[in-house]
Amino acid sequence: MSKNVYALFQSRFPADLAQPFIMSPDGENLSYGELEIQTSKMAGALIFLGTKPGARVAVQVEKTAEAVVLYLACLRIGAIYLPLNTAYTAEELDYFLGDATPHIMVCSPANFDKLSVIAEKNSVTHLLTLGLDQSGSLMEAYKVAIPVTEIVDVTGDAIAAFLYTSGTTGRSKGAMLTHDNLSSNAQVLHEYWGWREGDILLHALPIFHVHGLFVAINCVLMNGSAMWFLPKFDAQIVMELIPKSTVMMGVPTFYTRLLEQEEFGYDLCENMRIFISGSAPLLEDTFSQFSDRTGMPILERYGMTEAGMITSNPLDGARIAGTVGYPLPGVEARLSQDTEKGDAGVLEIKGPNVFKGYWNMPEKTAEEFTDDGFFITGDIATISDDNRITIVGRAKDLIISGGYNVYPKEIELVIDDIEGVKEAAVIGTHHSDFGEAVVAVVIGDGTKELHEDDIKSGLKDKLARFKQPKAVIFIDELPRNTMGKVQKNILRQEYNHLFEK
Ligand code: MCA
Ligand code: AMP
Repeated sequence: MSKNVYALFQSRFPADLAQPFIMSPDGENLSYGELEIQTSKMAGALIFLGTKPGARVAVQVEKTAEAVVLYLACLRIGAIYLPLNTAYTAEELDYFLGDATPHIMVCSPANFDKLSVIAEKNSVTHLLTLGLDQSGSLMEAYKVAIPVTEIVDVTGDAIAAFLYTSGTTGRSKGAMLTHDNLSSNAQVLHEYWGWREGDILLHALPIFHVHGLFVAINCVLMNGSAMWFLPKFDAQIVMELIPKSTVMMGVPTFYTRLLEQEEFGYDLCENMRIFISGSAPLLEDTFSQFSDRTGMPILERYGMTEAGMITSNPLDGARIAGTVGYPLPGVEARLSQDTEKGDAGVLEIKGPNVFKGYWNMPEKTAEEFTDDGFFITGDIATISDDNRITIVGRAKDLIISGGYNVYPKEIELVIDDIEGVKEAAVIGTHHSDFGEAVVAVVIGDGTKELHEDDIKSGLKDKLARFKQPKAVIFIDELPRNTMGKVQKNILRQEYNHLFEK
Protein backbone atom coordinates (compact mmCIF):
# COMPACT_ATOMS: atom_id res chain seq x y z
CA MET A 1 0.00 0.00 0.00
CA SER A 2 1.11 3.57 -0.64
CA LYS A 3 2.87 5.28 2.29
CA ASN A 4 0.55 8.23 1.86
CA VAL A 5 -1.36 8.46 5.15
CA TYR A 6 -4.52 9.35 3.22
CA ALA A 7 -4.38 5.89 1.60
CA LEU A 8 -4.31 4.37 5.09
CA PHE A 9 -7.37 6.40 6.11
CA GLN A 10 -9.16 5.49 2.89
CA SER A 11 -8.54 1.79 3.56
CA ARG A 12 -10.42 2.25 6.85
CA PHE A 13 -13.54 3.93 5.44
CA PRO A 14 -16.74 2.06 6.35
CA ALA A 15 -18.18 -0.32 3.73
CA ASP A 16 -21.32 1.80 3.69
CA LEU A 17 -19.98 5.14 2.45
CA ALA A 18 -23.24 6.85 3.39
CA GLN A 19 -22.11 6.65 7.05
CA PRO A 20 -21.33 10.05 8.55
CA PHE A 21 -17.79 11.28 9.19
CA ILE A 22 -18.50 14.84 10.37
CA MET A 23 -21.74 15.60 12.21
CA SER A 24 -22.78 19.08 13.11
CA PRO A 25 -25.36 19.67 15.87
CA ASP A 26 -27.44 21.70 13.36
CA GLY A 27 -27.96 18.53 11.28
CA GLU A 28 -25.39 19.14 8.50
CA ASN A 29 -23.45 15.90 7.98
CA LEU A 30 -20.53 14.96 5.77
CA SER A 31 -20.52 11.26 4.87
CA TYR A 32 -17.46 9.19 4.02
CA GLY A 33 -18.62 9.04 0.40
CA GLU A 34 -18.85 12.83 0.27
CA LEU A 35 -15.48 13.13 1.99
CA GLU A 36 -13.86 11.07 -0.76
CA ILE A 37 -15.52 13.15 -3.50
CA GLN A 38 -14.76 16.48 -1.82
CA THR A 39 -11.11 15.72 -1.06
CA SER A 40 -10.53 14.63 -4.66
CA LYS A 41 -12.20 17.80 -5.89
CA MET A 42 -10.19 19.95 -3.48
CA ALA A 43 -7.07 18.08 -4.66
CA GLY A 44 -8.03 19.04 -8.23
CA ALA A 45 -8.36 22.70 -7.21
CA LEU A 46 -4.96 22.71 -5.48
CA ILE A 47 -3.27 21.04 -8.45
CA PHE A 48 -4.94 23.48 -10.85
CA LEU A 49 -3.40 26.27 -8.76
CA GLY A 50 0.04 24.75 -9.38
CA THR A 51 0.51 23.00 -6.01
CA LYS A 52 3.20 20.33 -6.38
CA PRO A 53 4.19 17.59 -3.91
CA GLY A 54 6.29 19.20 -1.18
CA ALA A 55 4.74 22.66 -1.65
CA ARG A 56 3.47 24.28 1.54
CA VAL A 57 -0.19 25.19 1.97
CA ALA A 58 -0.51 27.55 4.96
CA VAL A 59 -3.97 27.72 6.49
CA GLN A 60 -5.39 30.11 9.09
CA VAL A 61 -9.15 29.62 9.05
CA GLU A 62 -12.10 28.95 11.34
CA LYS A 63 -12.97 25.37 12.24
CA THR A 64 -15.21 24.03 9.45
CA ALA A 65 -15.72 20.75 7.59
CA GLU A 66 -14.14 22.43 4.52
CA ALA A 67 -10.95 23.03 6.51
CA VAL A 68 -10.79 19.27 7.25
CA VAL A 69 -11.33 18.55 3.55
CA LEU A 70 -8.47 20.94 2.74
CA TYR A 71 -6.16 19.16 5.23
CA LEU A 72 -6.92 15.76 3.71
CA ALA A 73 -6.65 17.06 0.12
CA CYS A 74 -3.12 18.32 0.90
CA LEU A 75 -2.20 14.82 2.13
CA ARG A 76 -3.69 13.28 -1.03
CA ILE A 77 -1.50 15.35 -3.35
CA GLY A 78 1.66 15.13 -1.21
CA ALA A 79 1.59 18.85 -0.35
CA ILE A 80 2.65 19.99 3.11
CA TYR A 81 -0.23 21.16 5.30
CA LEU A 82 0.71 24.05 7.56
CA PRO A 83 -2.07 24.93 10.03
CA LEU A 84 -1.84 28.23 11.92
CA ASN A 85 -3.56 29.28 15.15
CA THR A 86 -6.41 31.68 14.36
CA ALA A 87 -5.16 33.92 17.17
CA TYR A 88 -1.85 34.73 15.44
CA THR A 89 -1.41 38.37 14.51
CA ALA A 90 -0.28 39.67 11.12
CA GLU A 91 3.16 40.26 12.59
CA GLU A 92 3.46 36.63 13.73
CA LEU A 93 2.19 35.41 10.35
CA ASP A 94 4.80 37.49 8.56
CA TYR A 95 7.49 35.40 10.24
CA PHE A 96 5.79 32.08 9.44
CA LEU A 97 5.25 32.96 5.77
CA GLY A 98 8.82 34.19 5.42
CA ASP A 99 10.16 30.98 6.95
CA ALA A 100 7.83 28.46 5.29
CA THR A 101 7.54 30.18 1.87
CA PRO A 102 4.16 28.58 1.13
CA HIS A 103 2.79 28.30 -2.39
CA ILE A 104 -0.72 28.94 -1.09
CA MET A 105 -2.00 30.75 1.98
CA VAL A 106 -5.67 30.27 2.89
CA CYS A 107 -7.15 32.78 5.34
CA SER A 108 -10.56 33.90 6.62
CA PRO A 109 -12.25 36.43 4.30
CA ALA A 110 -12.12 39.06 7.07
CA ASN A 111 -8.30 38.84 7.16
CA PHE A 112 -7.71 39.04 3.42
CA ASP A 113 -6.80 42.73 3.22
CA LYS A 114 -4.48 42.57 6.20
CA LEU A 115 -2.71 39.50 4.84
CA SER A 116 -2.42 40.47 1.21
CA VAL A 117 0.49 42.82 1.96
CA ILE A 118 2.31 40.13 3.94
CA ALA A 119 1.58 37.43 1.36
CA GLU A 120 2.97 39.61 -1.41
CA LYS A 121 6.04 40.53 0.61
CA ASN A 122 6.77 36.83 1.18
CA SER A 123 6.11 35.83 -2.46
CA VAL A 124 3.13 33.61 -1.66
CA THR A 125 1.74 32.70 -5.11
CA HIS A 126 -1.94 32.50 -4.11
CA LEU A 127 -3.73 34.10 -1.17
CA LEU A 128 -7.17 32.49 -1.00
CA THR A 129 -10.04 32.73 1.45
CA LEU A 130 -12.20 30.17 3.19
CA GLY A 131 -15.04 31.38 5.35
CA LEU A 132 -18.08 29.98 7.10
CA ASP A 133 -20.96 28.58 5.00
CA GLN A 134 -18.58 27.41 2.24
CA SER A 135 -17.73 30.96 1.26
CA GLY A 136 -14.46 32.36 -0.06
CA SER A 137 -12.24 32.21 -3.14
CA LEU A 138 -10.90 28.74 -2.33
CA MET A 139 -14.47 27.42 -2.54
CA GLU A 140 -14.94 29.21 -5.88
CA ALA A 141 -11.89 27.35 -7.23
CA TYR A 142 -13.20 24.14 -5.66
CA LYS A 143 -16.63 24.43 -7.27
CA VAL A 144 -15.18 24.44 -10.80
CA ALA A 145 -12.34 21.99 -10.15
CA ILE A 146 -11.92 18.67 -11.94
CA PRO A 147 -11.57 15.92 -9.31
CA VAL A 148 -8.18 14.18 -9.05
CA THR A 149 -8.82 10.76 -7.57
CA GLU A 150 -5.20 9.58 -7.62
CA ILE A 151 -3.45 9.55 -4.24
CA VAL A 152 0.12 10.66 -4.79
CA ASP A 153 2.61 7.95 -3.90
CA VAL A 154 5.06 9.34 -1.36
CA THR A 155 7.86 7.79 0.65
CA GLY A 156 7.14 7.32 4.35
CA ASP A 157 9.54 10.07 5.29
CA ALA A 158 7.95 12.66 3.00
CA ILE A 159 6.68 15.63 5.02
CA ALA A 160 2.92 15.61 5.49
CA ALA A 161 2.63 18.69 7.66
CA PHE A 162 4.58 21.13 9.65
CA LEU A 163 3.49 22.93 12.74
CA TYR A 164 5.21 25.87 14.36
CA THR A 165 6.24 25.57 17.97
CA SER A 166 7.89 28.48 19.73
CA GLY A 167 11.18 27.94 21.40
CA THR A 168 13.13 29.02 24.44
CA THR A 169 15.09 31.41 22.23
CA GLY A 170 11.86 33.18 21.26
CA ARG A 171 12.07 32.04 17.62
CA SER A 172 9.41 29.69 16.30
CA LYS A 173 10.45 26.46 14.62
CA GLY A 174 8.49 24.47 12.06
CA ALA A 175 8.33 20.85 13.26
CA MET A 176 8.23 18.59 10.17
CA LEU A 177 5.95 15.57 10.56
CA THR A 178 6.11 12.82 7.98
CA HIS A 179 3.46 10.53 6.55
CA ASP A 180 4.99 7.69 8.61
CA ASN A 181 4.85 9.81 11.79
CA LEU A 182 1.12 10.38 11.31
CA SER A 183 0.36 6.79 10.24
CA SER A 184 2.25 5.14 13.08
CA ASN A 185 0.69 7.36 15.76
CA ALA A 186 -2.83 6.97 14.35
CA GLN A 187 -2.52 3.17 14.20
CA VAL A 188 -1.10 2.89 17.71
CA LEU A 189 -3.72 5.20 19.29
CA HIS A 190 -6.56 3.47 17.49
CA GLU A 191 -5.47 0.16 18.96
CA TYR A 192 -4.38 1.41 22.41
CA TRP A 193 -7.60 3.26 23.16
CA GLY A 194 -9.69 0.33 21.93
CA TRP A 195 -11.64 2.17 19.24
CA ARG A 196 -14.63 0.08 18.21
CA GLU A 197 -17.52 0.11 15.81
CA GLY A 198 -20.10 2.71 16.66
CA ASP A 199 -17.72 5.00 18.58
CA ILE A 200 -18.55 8.68 18.24
CA LEU A 201 -15.99 11.34 19.12
CA LEU A 202 -17.00 14.65 20.64
CA HIS A 203 -14.65 17.11 18.95
CA ALA A 204 -14.48 20.55 20.57
CA LEU A 205 -10.73 21.23 20.17
CA PRO A 206 -9.18 23.64 17.68
CA ILE A 207 -7.86 21.95 14.52
CA PHE A 208 -4.60 23.85 14.11
CA HIS A 209 -2.66 21.79 16.70
CA VAL A 210 -1.62 18.16 16.99
CA HIS A 211 -4.30 17.37 19.60
CA GLY A 212 -7.42 18.41 17.64
CA LEU A 213 -5.99 17.74 14.17
CA PHE A 214 -3.93 14.56 14.28
CA VAL A 215 -4.91 12.82 17.50
CA ALA A 216 -8.64 13.46 17.30
CA ILE A 217 -9.42 13.49 13.58
CA ASN A 218 -6.95 10.78 12.58
CA CYS A 219 -8.31 8.38 15.23
CA VAL A 220 -11.83 8.90 13.87
CA LEU A 221 -10.61 8.23 10.32
CA MET A 222 -8.80 5.08 11.47
CA ASN A 223 -12.08 3.90 12.95
CA GLY A 224 -14.18 4.89 9.95
CA SER A 225 -16.67 6.37 12.36
CA ALA A 226 -18.25 9.74 13.15
CA MET A 227 -17.49 12.82 15.21
CA TRP A 228 -19.59 15.67 16.51
CA PHE A 229 -17.73 18.68 15.20
CA LEU A 230 -18.11 21.83 17.31
CA PRO A 231 -16.61 25.18 16.28
CA LYS A 232 -15.19 25.56 19.81
CA PHE A 233 -15.58 24.32 23.36
CA ASP A 234 -18.87 25.39 24.91
CA ALA A 235 -19.77 23.58 28.14
CA GLN A 236 -23.53 23.72 27.51
CA ILE A 237 -23.35 22.30 23.99
CA VAL A 238 -20.81 19.70 25.05
CA MET A 239 -23.18 18.55 27.82
CA GLU A 240 -25.98 18.20 25.28
CA LEU A 241 -23.81 16.00 23.07
CA ILE A 242 -22.08 13.83 25.68
CA PRO A 243 -25.08 11.44 25.90
CA LYS A 244 -24.80 10.94 22.12
CA SER A 245 -21.02 10.35 22.13
CA THR A 246 -18.64 7.66 23.37
CA VAL A 247 -15.20 9.34 23.35
CA MET A 248 -14.11 12.87 24.23
CA MET A 249 -10.66 14.42 23.98
CA GLY A 250 -9.82 17.65 25.72
CA VAL A 251 -7.33 19.82 27.52
CA PRO A 252 -7.71 19.97 31.34
CA THR A 253 -9.63 23.29 31.07
CA PHE A 254 -12.47 21.38 29.32
CA TYR A 255 -12.81 19.10 32.34
CA THR A 256 -12.61 21.83 34.99
CA ARG A 257 -15.24 23.81 33.05
CA LEU A 258 -17.54 20.76 32.91
CA LEU A 259 -17.12 20.29 36.65
CA GLU A 260 -18.32 23.86 37.19
CA GLN A 261 -21.70 22.87 35.70
CA GLU A 262 -24.06 21.64 38.41
CA GLU A 263 -26.01 19.40 36.03
CA PHE A 264 -22.86 17.62 34.87
CA GLY A 265 -22.63 14.12 36.31
CA TYR A 266 -23.14 10.38 36.08
CA ASP A 267 -26.47 10.43 34.20
CA LEU A 268 -25.08 12.38 31.26
CA CYS A 269 -22.11 10.05 30.87
CA GLU A 270 -23.75 6.63 30.72
CA ASN A 271 -23.02 6.29 27.00
CA MET A 272 -19.42 7.50 27.29
CA ARG A 273 -16.54 5.06 26.99
CA ILE A 274 -13.53 7.33 27.66
CA PHE A 275 -12.66 10.91 28.48
CA ILE A 276 -9.08 11.60 27.38
CA SER A 277 -6.99 14.52 28.61
CA GLY A 278 -3.70 15.95 27.46
CA SER A 279 -1.63 18.95 26.27
CA ALA A 280 -1.16 20.14 29.86
CA PRO A 281 -0.99 18.54 33.31
CA LEU A 282 -4.31 17.30 34.66
CA LEU A 283 -4.49 18.14 38.36
CA GLU A 284 -5.05 15.19 40.68
CA ASP A 285 -7.92 17.14 42.17
CA THR A 286 -9.65 17.43 38.76
CA PHE A 287 -9.10 13.72 38.15
CA SER A 288 -10.69 12.71 41.46
CA GLN A 289 -13.57 15.21 41.30
CA PHE A 290 -14.38 14.02 37.79
CA SER A 291 -14.19 10.41 38.84
CA ASP A 292 -16.50 11.04 41.83
CA ARG A 293 -19.06 12.87 39.68
CA THR A 294 -19.14 10.55 36.67
CA GLY A 295 -17.69 7.26 37.87
CA MET A 296 -15.11 7.61 35.08
CA PRO A 297 -11.37 8.08 35.64
CA ILE A 298 -10.05 10.46 32.96
CA LEU A 299 -7.43 8.80 30.77
CA GLU A 300 -4.41 11.11 30.74
CA ARG A 301 -1.84 10.91 27.99
CA TYR A 302 1.24 12.97 27.14
CA GLY A 303 2.52 14.26 23.82
CA MET A 304 4.36 16.97 21.95
CA THR A 305 4.06 18.64 18.57
CA GLU A 306 7.40 17.08 17.64
CA ALA A 307 6.30 13.54 18.45
CA GLY A 308 2.53 13.29 18.49
CA MET A 309 1.47 11.06 21.34
CA ILE A 310 4.26 9.57 23.45
CA THR A 311 2.72 7.93 26.52
CA SER A 312 -0.75 7.03 27.73
CA ASN A 313 -2.51 5.66 30.75
CA PRO A 314 -4.01 2.29 29.92
CA LEU A 315 -7.53 1.67 28.67
CA ASP A 316 -7.81 -1.38 30.91
CA GLY A 317 -5.88 -1.31 34.15
CA ALA A 318 -5.19 1.48 36.60
CA ARG A 319 -5.24 5.08 35.41
CA ILE A 320 -3.21 6.85 38.04
CA ALA A 321 -3.82 10.55 38.65
CA GLY A 322 -0.75 12.70 38.14
CA THR A 323 0.94 10.13 35.89
CA VAL A 324 0.90 10.01 32.11
CA GLY A 325 1.06 6.23 31.83
CA TYR A 326 3.35 4.05 29.77
CA PRO A 327 5.33 4.70 26.58
CA LEU A 328 3.05 3.81 23.67
CA PRO A 329 3.94 0.66 21.73
CA GLY A 330 7.01 1.34 19.56
CA VAL A 331 8.14 4.31 21.69
CA GLU A 332 11.30 4.03 23.79
CA ALA A 333 11.56 6.42 26.73
CA ARG A 334 14.43 7.02 29.14
CA LEU A 335 15.85 9.72 31.40
CA SER A 336 18.97 11.67 30.39
CA GLN A 337 22.22 9.82 31.07
CA ASP A 338 23.25 12.15 33.92
CA THR A 339 20.18 11.24 36.00
CA GLU A 340 20.99 9.46 39.28
CA LYS A 341 19.05 6.26 39.87
CA GLY A 342 15.71 7.05 41.51
CA ASP A 343 15.88 10.76 40.61
CA ALA A 344 13.86 12.76 38.10
CA GLY A 345 15.57 13.62 34.81
CA VAL A 346 14.93 15.03 31.36
CA LEU A 347 12.79 12.63 29.33
CA GLU A 348 14.28 11.41 26.05
CA ILE A 349 12.31 9.46 23.47
CA LYS A 350 12.74 7.52 20.26
CA GLY A 351 10.19 5.96 17.93
CA PRO A 352 8.36 6.10 14.61
CA ASN A 353 6.31 9.03 15.93
CA VAL A 354 9.33 11.33 16.36
CA PHE A 355 9.51 14.15 13.81
CA LYS A 356 12.01 14.62 11.01
CA GLY A 357 13.47 17.89 12.29
CA TYR A 358 12.84 21.63 12.26
CA TRP A 359 12.26 23.23 8.87
CA ASN A 360 15.42 24.98 7.67
CA MET A 361 17.14 24.54 11.05
CA PRO A 362 19.52 21.57 10.88
CA GLU A 363 21.66 22.87 13.76
CA LYS A 364 18.70 23.43 16.04
CA THR A 365 17.44 19.96 15.13
CA ALA A 366 20.81 18.39 15.96
CA GLU A 367 20.86 20.13 19.36
CA GLU A 368 17.56 18.51 20.32
CA PHE A 369 18.72 14.95 19.70
CA THR A 370 21.26 12.88 21.63
CA ASP A 371 24.16 11.24 19.80
CA ASP A 372 22.25 7.95 19.75
CA GLY A 373 19.16 9.49 18.20
CA PHE A 374 16.83 10.15 21.17
CA PHE A 375 14.76 13.34 21.05
CA ILE A 376 15.23 15.51 24.15
CA THR A 377 11.71 16.52 25.21
CA GLY A 378 12.68 19.18 27.76
CA ASP A 379 10.14 17.69 30.18
CA ILE A 380 11.38 16.44 33.54
CA ALA A 381 10.02 13.04 34.49
CA THR A 382 10.35 10.02 36.70
CA ILE A 383 10.02 6.46 35.43
CA SER A 384 8.83 3.78 37.85
CA ASP A 385 10.12 0.21 37.88
CA ASP A 386 7.13 -0.88 35.80
CA ASN A 387 7.89 1.91 33.26
CA ARG A 388 5.08 4.27 34.30
CA ILE A 389 5.98 7.88 33.60
CA THR A 390 5.21 10.97 35.67
CA ILE A 391 5.95 14.45 34.34
CA VAL A 392 7.22 16.41 37.35
CA GLY A 393 8.45 19.62 35.72
CA ARG A 394 9.98 21.29 32.69
CA ALA A 395 13.62 21.96 31.90
CA LYS A 396 12.39 24.43 29.25
CA ASP A 397 11.02 27.83 30.24
CA LEU A 398 7.46 27.26 29.02
CA ILE A 399 3.99 28.24 30.18
CA ILE A 400 0.97 26.12 29.18
CA SER A 401 -2.21 28.17 29.30
CA GLY A 402 -5.47 26.36 28.49
CA GLY A 403 -3.42 23.88 26.42
CA TYR A 404 -1.61 26.54 24.40
CA ASN A 405 2.16 26.82 24.75
CA VAL A 406 3.57 30.21 25.54
CA TYR A 407 7.32 30.76 25.59
CA PRO A 408 8.23 33.56 28.05
CA LYS A 409 11.27 34.58 26.02
CA GLU A 410 9.10 35.55 23.04
CA ILE A 411 7.03 37.90 25.21
CA GLU A 412 10.01 39.26 27.16
CA LEU A 413 11.71 40.29 23.89
CA VAL A 414 8.64 42.33 22.86
CA ILE A 415 8.18 43.93 26.31
CA ASP A 416 11.87 44.88 26.47
CA ASP A 417 11.33 47.00 23.35
CA ILE A 418 8.50 49.04 24.89
CA GLU A 419 9.50 52.59 25.72
CA GLY A 420 10.35 53.05 29.39
CA VAL A 421 11.07 49.36 30.04
CA LYS A 422 14.45 48.26 31.33
CA GLU A 423 13.70 44.55 31.41
CA ALA A 424 10.96 42.02 32.03
CA ALA A 425 10.48 38.49 33.27
CA VAL A 426 7.44 36.55 32.16
CA ILE A 427 6.20 33.73 34.37
CA GLY A 428 3.31 31.28 34.58
CA THR A 429 1.20 31.45 37.72
CA HIS A 430 -1.56 29.12 38.82
CA HIS A 431 -4.92 29.84 37.17
CA SER A 432 -8.05 27.92 38.08
CA ASP A 433 -9.42 27.99 34.50
CA PHE A 434 -6.37 27.94 32.22
CA GLY A 435 -4.07 25.93 34.54
CA GLU A 436 -1.39 28.57 34.17
CA ALA A 437 -1.72 32.27 33.39
CA VAL A 438 0.87 34.48 31.74
CA VAL A 439 2.11 37.21 34.11
CA ALA A 440 4.68 39.88 33.21
CA VAL A 441 6.96 41.29 35.88
CA VAL A 442 8.37 44.55 34.55
CA ILE A 443 11.20 46.86 35.62
CA GLY A 444 11.09 50.43 34.31
CA ASP A 445 14.19 52.30 33.15
CA GLY A 446 13.17 55.41 35.10
CA THR A 447 12.56 57.58 32.03
CA LYS A 448 8.75 57.54 32.41
CA GLU A 449 6.04 56.28 34.70
CA LEU A 450 4.79 52.95 33.36
CA HIS A 451 1.25 51.58 33.64
CA GLU A 452 -0.25 48.18 32.84
CA ASP A 453 -1.88 49.70 29.75
CA ASP A 454 1.50 50.77 28.33
CA ILE A 455 2.62 47.15 28.35
CA LYS A 456 -0.66 45.71 27.11
CA SER A 457 -0.97 48.19 24.24
CA GLY A 458 2.68 47.59 23.31
CA LEU A 459 1.91 43.89 22.87
CA LYS A 460 -1.54 44.21 21.31
CA ASP A 461 -0.80 43.88 17.59
CA LYS A 462 2.38 41.92 18.02
CA LEU A 463 1.36 38.76 19.87
CA ALA A 464 -1.67 36.46 19.84
CA ARG A 465 -4.17 37.27 22.64
CA PHE A 466 -3.55 34.03 24.51
CA LYS A 467 0.14 34.97 24.86
CA GLN A 468 -0.63 38.39 26.33
CA PRO A 469 -0.20 38.76 30.09
CA LYS A 470 -3.32 38.40 32.22
CA ALA A 471 -1.52 40.66 34.75
CA VAL A 472 1.41 43.07 34.69
CA ILE A 473 3.36 43.71 37.88
CA PHE A 474 5.92 46.48 38.32
CA ILE A 475 8.81 45.97 40.72
CA ASP A 476 12.15 47.72 41.23
CA GLU A 477 14.51 44.84 40.58
CA LEU A 478 14.38 41.22 39.44
CA PRO A 479 15.71 38.62 41.88
CA ARG A 480 18.92 37.07 40.50
CA ASN A 481 21.26 34.33 41.62
CA THR A 482 25.01 34.79 41.97
CA MET A 483 25.44 33.97 38.27
CA GLY A 484 23.10 36.86 37.39
CA LYS A 485 20.28 34.56 36.22
CA VAL A 486 16.74 35.73 36.99
CA GLN A 487 15.21 33.54 39.69
CA LYS A 488 11.79 32.95 38.20
CA ASN A 489 10.96 30.43 40.92
CA ILE A 490 11.01 33.27 43.47
CA LEU A 491 8.70 35.37 41.29
CA ARG A 492 6.36 32.41 40.79
CA GLN A 493 6.19 31.81 44.54
CA GLU A 494 5.40 35.47 45.13
CA TYR A 495 2.64 35.76 42.51
CA ASN A 496 1.28 32.21 42.30
CA HIS A 497 -1.97 33.06 44.08
CA LEU A 498 -2.95 36.06 41.93
CA PHE A 499 -5.72 34.21 40.08
CA GLU A 500 -6.90 31.72 42.64
CA LYS A 501 -10.62 31.89 43.24
C1 MCA B 1 -8.53 31.87 24.94
N1 MCA B 1 -7.96 32.85 25.68
C2 MCA B 1 -6.91 32.34 26.32
C3 MCA B 1 -6.86 30.98 25.94
N2 MCA B 1 -7.87 30.71 25.09
N3 MCA B 1 -6.03 32.89 27.15
C4 MCA B 1 -5.08 32.11 27.64
N4 MCA B 1 -4.96 30.81 27.34
C5 MCA B 1 -5.83 30.21 26.47
N5 MCA B 1 -5.72 28.93 26.15
C6 MCA B 1 -8.36 34.24 25.85
C7 MCA B 1 -8.86 34.89 24.60
O1 MCA B 1 -7.81 35.52 23.93
C8 MCA B 1 -9.84 35.90 25.17
O2 MCA B 1 -9.13 36.97 25.72
C9 MCA B 1 -10.45 35.16 26.32
O3 MCA B 1 -9.44 34.22 26.74
C10 MCA B 1 -11.71 34.41 25.97
O4 MCA B 1 -11.56 33.83 24.70
P1 MCA B 1 -12.47 32.64 24.20
O5 MCA B 1 -12.22 32.42 22.77
O6 MCA B 1 -13.89 32.82 24.65
O7 MCA B 1 -11.86 31.45 25.00
P2 MCA B 1 -12.41 30.02 25.03
O8 MCA B 1 -13.15 29.69 23.80
O9 MCA B 1 -13.13 29.83 26.30
O10 MCA B 1 -11.06 29.18 24.94
C11 MCA B 1 -10.46 28.58 26.00
C12 MCA B 1 -10.11 27.15 25.60
C13 MCA B 1 -9.26 27.21 24.31
C14 MCA B 1 -11.40 26.35 25.33
C15 MCA B 1 -9.37 26.51 26.74
O11 MCA B 1 -8.10 27.98 24.58
C16 MCA B 1 -8.89 25.88 23.77
O12 MCA B 1 -9.67 25.25 23.05
N6 MCA B 1 -7.67 25.37 24.11
C17 MCA B 1 -7.18 24.10 23.57
C18 MCA B 1 -5.77 24.27 23.07
C19 MCA B 1 -5.24 23.04 22.37
O13 MCA B 1 -5.92 22.40 21.53
N7 MCA B 1 -4.00 22.65 22.65
C20 MCA B 1 -3.39 21.48 22.06
C21 MCA B 1 -1.99 21.81 21.60
P3 MCA B 1 -9.60 38.47 25.56
O14 MCA B 1 -10.98 38.51 26.15
O15 MCA B 1 -8.57 39.22 26.34
O16 MCA B 1 -9.58 38.72 24.10
S1 MCA B 1 -1.21 20.29 20.94
C22 MCA B 1 -0.27 19.80 22.24
O17 MCA B 1 -0.16 20.49 23.19
C23 MCA B 1 0.38 18.46 22.34
C24 MCA B 1 0.75 17.77 21.07
C25 MCA B 1 -0.52 17.54 23.12
O18 MCA B 1 0.01 16.84 24.00
O19 MCA B 1 -1.72 17.54 22.84
P1 AMP C 1 3.29 21.34 22.32
O1 AMP C 1 4.59 21.96 22.03
O2 AMP C 1 2.13 22.22 22.14
O3 AMP C 1 3.21 20.12 21.56
O4 AMP C 1 3.29 20.97 23.85
C1 AMP C 1 3.99 19.88 24.34
C2 AMP C 1 4.21 20.03 25.81
O5 AMP C 1 2.96 19.97 26.50
C3 AMP C 1 5.00 18.87 26.38
O6 AMP C 1 6.39 19.02 26.16
C4 AMP C 1 4.62 18.93 27.84
O7 AMP C 1 5.38 19.92 28.52
C5 AMP C 1 3.16 19.38 27.77
N1 AMP C 1 2.21 18.26 27.94
C6 AMP C 1 1.48 17.62 27.01
N2 AMP C 1 0.70 16.67 27.60
C7 AMP C 1 0.96 16.73 28.93
C8 AMP C 1 0.48 16.03 30.07
N3 AMP C 1 -0.45 15.08 29.99
N4 AMP C 1 1.00 16.34 31.28
C9 AMP C 1 1.95 17.29 31.40
N5 AMP C 1 2.42 18.01 30.37
C10 AMP C 1 1.93 17.73 29.16
